Parts: sequence; structure tokens; C-alpha cells
Amino acid sequence: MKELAKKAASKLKQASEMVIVSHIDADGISAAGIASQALDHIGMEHEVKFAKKLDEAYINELIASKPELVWFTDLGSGSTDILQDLDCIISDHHKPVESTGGSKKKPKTLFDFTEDDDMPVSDFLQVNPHFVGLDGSNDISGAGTAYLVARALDPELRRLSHLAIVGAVGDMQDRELGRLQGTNRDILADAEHFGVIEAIEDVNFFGRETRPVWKMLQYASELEINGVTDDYRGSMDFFMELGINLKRGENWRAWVDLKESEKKEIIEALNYYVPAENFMGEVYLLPQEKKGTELHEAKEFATLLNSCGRYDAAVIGLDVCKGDRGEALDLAYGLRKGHRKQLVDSIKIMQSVGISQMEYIQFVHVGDMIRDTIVGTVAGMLFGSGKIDDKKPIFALAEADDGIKISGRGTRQLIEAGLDLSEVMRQAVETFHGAGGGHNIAAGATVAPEQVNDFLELANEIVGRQLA
Ligand SMILES: [Mn+2]
Repeated sequence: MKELAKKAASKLKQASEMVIVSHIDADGISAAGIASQALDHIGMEHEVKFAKKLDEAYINELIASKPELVWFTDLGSGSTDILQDLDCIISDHHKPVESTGGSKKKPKTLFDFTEDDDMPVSDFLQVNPHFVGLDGSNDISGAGTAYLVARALDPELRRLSHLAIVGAVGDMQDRELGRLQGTNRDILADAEHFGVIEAIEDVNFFGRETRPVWKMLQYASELEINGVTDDYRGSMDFFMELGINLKRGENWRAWVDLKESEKKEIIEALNYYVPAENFMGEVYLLPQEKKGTELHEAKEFATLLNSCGRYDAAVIGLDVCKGDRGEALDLAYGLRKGHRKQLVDSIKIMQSVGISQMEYIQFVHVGDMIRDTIVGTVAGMLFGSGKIDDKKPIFALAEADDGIKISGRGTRQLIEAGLDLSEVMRQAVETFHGAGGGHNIAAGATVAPEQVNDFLELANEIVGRQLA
């Protein structure tokens, strides 16, 4: 797979821009997070799209957008029969289909090097465990295959290896043995070496970081203890009989809040009912994230990403993977709690308030109807939806504690045409003595309410010059 990844990397480098297409589940979002950051790293312009599945309608739309090169991650191998008209590389772990029209024709490009008749052959450049006799369900995930390509691009990108672990855990590749296996262990070694993952031996129940312990135990399907599993009273009693406080002050205690001695006692008590190997295993921590949050443990991180994908907001998960610990994370937490409403309502509010058009920009002022901490991300999600003009950046305004928060969002196409929102914000901050900053594609500032109109005029003027 290393060889395949090298070939994929050198093909990527030859392109001048590309589109990443990934699956909407945790593995797919992690894969896109790796691929997108890898392309950022080498300065490659790209766009990320997500798909529930690849069908002809989706592919035809993709072809119509005339991408120079497409990088499929966590999907593609099962669809090569409909990808002939695209120049693409594929990093995927799903079972490949025959792409040569039924009978095994000699591949035009590569991957017949195994000389094994049971191995599939393909016309496509694919990094996929099935081509090298490995198993796609346990040995490596879609994120893992994308990671191999990233690592081949630049060894420094091993710093992204934690996302390959999140993807693998998201696809439950640690289930069979209670720990990762196969190529995933090589990736784990990278991640531990780079300090982005810490593997520990612990209970592998879901919710170690964020669920009250009694809830964690109640829902621990691995256990099936009569009177505890699926029984919140019984679960609470279990801890109380051991003399373990369920609360500290006002707050429920999660597993990570317990003392080592308490954990030991609980494990021993559980072991009385169920063999320890059923509920103990390797747990993957992300030491760079805050303890007691969804991001601090791979399984909870993956669940957070799945929540985003489930609500057609994979792009929010992508932003979290790429390091957004502000708006995107806030929205992702909302989705995780099932508050899809927050996102859907926010989009509705923006539509009902109406998008105002100026010559070079568009804006929407939501007052206090949408929190200033999410308004920009929501506005950015309107691009491509037909609800706003894709040819102009959007500025979303919301009331904040210290004034009016203005969040600007653009698109790849606009950046290529010269848009730089961080520059807009920099000049605005200078003129209005506000606060702000950001990137070319997403930036924000806070100004006094009476300055809003002047801000918009200035932004319109600057953007007009940038796009001229
Ligand atoms: Mn997958």
C-alpha cells in the first residue's frame, strides 16, 4: 500500500487543483480532514464534497463541474464501473468492483503486481487493502488509506495520524480484538510517536469522557448485566453499593473524573459478572484535546463526526477535523445532542430575514435570533444551496456581548478570483477600531452597532477591488 500511496501522491502533486469527494460517516469525514489538510500543506487549491453514496446522478454532476482531478476517499472503489470519465485517484477500503467490464482484462495502468488470480485488477489508481491481500473491515479504514497518501506526500503529515485512528474507530475496526489491528497498528505507532494519540488499556464503554458514569454503564451493551444494563436505577445502585459518589458538587462524574482506585474497584466488580476481556480494551486518547470533551477520545470524536454526517452537515465535522474549535465545534456539539433544530432553524431564520444584496457582497443581519458563535458557519453552508448568490461573499451579522459580530464567508472560486476576507477584516478593524481577523475564505470582526452600515460599505468597496 505504501507503493500505491506513493504513486497516488505523485499524481496529486502534478495537478494544479482538485476536488476531494468523501463519504459522510465518521471515517469519511476523518478521511476528508486528512486529505484536505494534506492539500493545504502542499498549497494545492481544492474543494471538498461529501456524498452518501456514489451513483450515476452524483457522478454526472461531478463530471459536469469539470474537475481537473478527483480524490475519492472512503468511497470510490465500489463504483469504478461508473467513474471512467473522471481523472481520479481513490483511497478507500471498501471492496473493489471489476472496472474492466466483467471479464478480467489486463489493467491499463497498474495493480496486477500481486500475480494472484484472486486479487482484483483495476484501471484506477487505488490505495485499497484489497489489492494487497489485506482486509478492509479491520486492517485499515478509509481515513487510514487517505493517511497513507498524505504521509507519502510529506512525512511531516504524520501529525494527521490521529484522524486515521478516529476513522478506524468510527468504522469499529477495534471491535474484533478490543484493539486496532493490521495496518492500523502501524498508523497508531506513527500517532503515538507524534504525540497525537495515547493508547491506554481501559474500559471501552462509550462515553468515558462525557457521560455520567451511571449512564455510561446503563448503556454499555457489552455487559448485559441483569438489573444494571438498560436500567438507570440499577446502574446508579451499582455505584452506590460500591460507595462511589455519582456527583462532584452539582456535576455528574464521568469515568475520566473517577480516581484510579475507584476505577479499579468498579472493574473488579464488573468482572464478577462479565469476563474482563468483554469490556476492557485499548482506548485511544487525543492528548492535545481537552480532557472530558468529545474530542479527547477517538470513539467519542467519531460519534461527534457521525452526528454531523447524519444531519447533512459533514462539512461541520470537516471543519472540526481541520482544527476549528469555535463555531464548527459549537454546532457539532449541538448536532451531537440531537439539536438538529439549531442548525435547521438558523438556516430558516437567515432565509426569512432575507439576504440583502450590494454590488459585490451580500449580507444578512439576524440580530439576536442566532447566536454569534455559529452564525458564520451557518452562512457558509448556504453556498451551493441556491439560497444565496454564489458569486459574492456573504457577511452574517449577529448581536454579540461586545457589539455586532460580523462573519464573512467565501468560496474557493471567489478566493481564486482574488477574494481575501482576512484583508477585508483587517482594514475594517483598522478603520473602526474593532477586533477581528481570520483567513481568506472565512474571517470575522466585531464592531459597534452604529458602525455596521459603514462597515458594509467599506467591505463592498474592498471586495469590489479584490475581485476586479
Ligand atoms: Mn469507511
